[in-house]
Amino acid sequence: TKICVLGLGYIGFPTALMFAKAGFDVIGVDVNEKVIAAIHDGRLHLEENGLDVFFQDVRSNHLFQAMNAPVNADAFIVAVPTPINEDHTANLSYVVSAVDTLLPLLSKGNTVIIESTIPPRTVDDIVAPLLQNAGWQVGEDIYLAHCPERVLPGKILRELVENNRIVGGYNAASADKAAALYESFVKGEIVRTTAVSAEMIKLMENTYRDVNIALANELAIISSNLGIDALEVIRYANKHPRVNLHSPGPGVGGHCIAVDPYFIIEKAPFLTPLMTTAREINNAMPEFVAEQVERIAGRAPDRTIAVFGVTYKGNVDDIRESPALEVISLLEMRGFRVKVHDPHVSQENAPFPLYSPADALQGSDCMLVLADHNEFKDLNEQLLTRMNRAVIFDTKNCIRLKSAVPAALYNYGNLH
Ligand code: SAJ
Repeated sequence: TKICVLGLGYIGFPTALMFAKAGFDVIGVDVNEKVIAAIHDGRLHLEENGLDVFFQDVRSNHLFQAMNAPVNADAFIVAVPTPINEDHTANLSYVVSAVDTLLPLLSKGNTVIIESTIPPRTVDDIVAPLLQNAGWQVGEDIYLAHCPERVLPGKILRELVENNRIVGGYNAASADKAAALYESFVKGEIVRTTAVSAEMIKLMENTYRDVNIALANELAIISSNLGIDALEVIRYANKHPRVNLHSPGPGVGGHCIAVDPYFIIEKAPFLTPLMTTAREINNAMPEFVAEQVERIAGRAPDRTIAVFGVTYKGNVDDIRESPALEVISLLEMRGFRVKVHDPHVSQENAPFPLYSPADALQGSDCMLVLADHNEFKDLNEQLLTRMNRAVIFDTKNCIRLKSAVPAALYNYGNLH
């Protein structure tokens, strides 16, 4: 059986490798020539735990090829991005153009699977009509399903295999066809449902996180006002058997949790006050962080802030939709000089100069931690002596000072 995977990003690439490893003949397709060139050279174009070893294994022992356009196959898996437009609606252009490019290749009995995150009703109202307009009886000639990816960046390879998999069929026959493919490597339960349920399940999972993170961020703000240790409140409230408060931070980043609630809101704008407010609270966190930095570092215009960590979360290389980018621009607007250090980001992917830890801290007035990379947990505390004033604001609660280097450490436990 031949599978063609369209989109070789964080999801499509590992998924394509999984199918190849499971014994399928896999063609991975990407429109970005750099991605294809890297794969041909055996280089990774993205960072993910264990991916390097896995890629080399698949390359040498299994059938996997990368190409810049799709070819005939038995199944097509669309894993292209669904970015968000300025007006907070889903940009489906990549999904639509991916489906358009495979229309001329389809033959009776093929399966088309959308893994990309899409607003509710997209399969029924947009994708199925594309196939029908090309003359196919969807669910009979061509099987169609939405099988949303739900893996956590940083644990993608493990979660692809171990997580439960939602298979949302256009009809029952489509769900069966798609499920049969995933059974080749998924060890979790494979749950068959409708396409529209699958769309909503995926979006609600991320919305659940967003709303809960907003609640934690609101707690952090209240606590800084009322003189409460928010981190202790969370720690002890979570000892209750039915409470799971999330962690406050500098805001919510990434292209999933900060985006997906809008795909629901877009479809029901007057019925989503809670989701909308959660988005607003999380979007306002960079402003809160900048205010606190100003309070902690002082208002003088010549102050330098050493920002540690600009990715959207710890131990990933992805700065897309990272709240750190907004924190930096807010700090610069307030007249601070900002020096950024991030061991996971390469200079070529960064829109600002990157510094070593020593150079970032040299002469700075505050070390601001915005991502909980493992490297920061083992910070060389001697470096703090290079600072103008050894003051740390750790929005991720990951720094524990161990040595006798005198430094003031602020986090959401003691902002008051
Ligand atoms: N964050 C907090 N506080 C928390 C947890 C997270 O501020 O308590 C922040 C993080 O720092 C980050 C953002 O939220 O900026 C999201 O991080 P995350 O680790 O919660 O999630 P993602 O975006 O990396 O991946 C999510 C996952 N969804 C769920 O856990 C429900 C993943 O399983 C999905 O596959 C992925 O979105 C996706 O692609 O949709």
